[in-house]
Amino acid sequence: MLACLMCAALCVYGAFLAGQHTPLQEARAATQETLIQAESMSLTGSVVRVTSAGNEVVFYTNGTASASYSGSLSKVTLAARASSCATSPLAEVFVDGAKVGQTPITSQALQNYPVALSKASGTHQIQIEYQNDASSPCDVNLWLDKVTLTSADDACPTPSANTIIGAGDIATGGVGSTNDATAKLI
Ligand SMILES: [Ca+2]
Ligand SMILES: [Ca+2]
Repeated sequence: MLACLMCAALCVYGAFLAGQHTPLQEARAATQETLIQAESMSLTGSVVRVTSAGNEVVFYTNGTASASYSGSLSKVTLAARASSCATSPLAEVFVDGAKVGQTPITSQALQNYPVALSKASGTHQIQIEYQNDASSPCDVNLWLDKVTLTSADDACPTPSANTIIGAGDIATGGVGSTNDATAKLI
């Protein structure tokens, strides 16, 4: 019974906290990330396809990979790698049809390439474009493994007026007819 009483008290405290940004919530909001596997994205391009291993998209030619996303945005990070060629494939990042940044993919080993941006909460169309394909003097290709979307700090909802008004007993616990504790709102 005492456990129930403590639970009731915690629920009231939790309701009080619900209207506030706690340090923990701030930290969570600041680091919230959404991962989209490239192989699950919508693809365009004459030779743009999921690799036989099934874990990457390879752009042998110019093309795009796109997906929708709901939330705010402060950064898009591409996990990608490049073919062995002096020319680095260029990954361009578009949000809702507007270019927000680009990054050359400079390594043949898989690496993370961050692109910073700022978009308010909403439903957004994310598109990665590869448009500098070349076959001379060597074949330029781009492999895309995944896209990590980092939300902006406004992911925490706006606090609402959440005030407890009143006074009196909230919950009473007891064994038999003898009360052993009472939670009070004062
Ligand atoms: Ca190529
Ligand atoms: Ca992948």
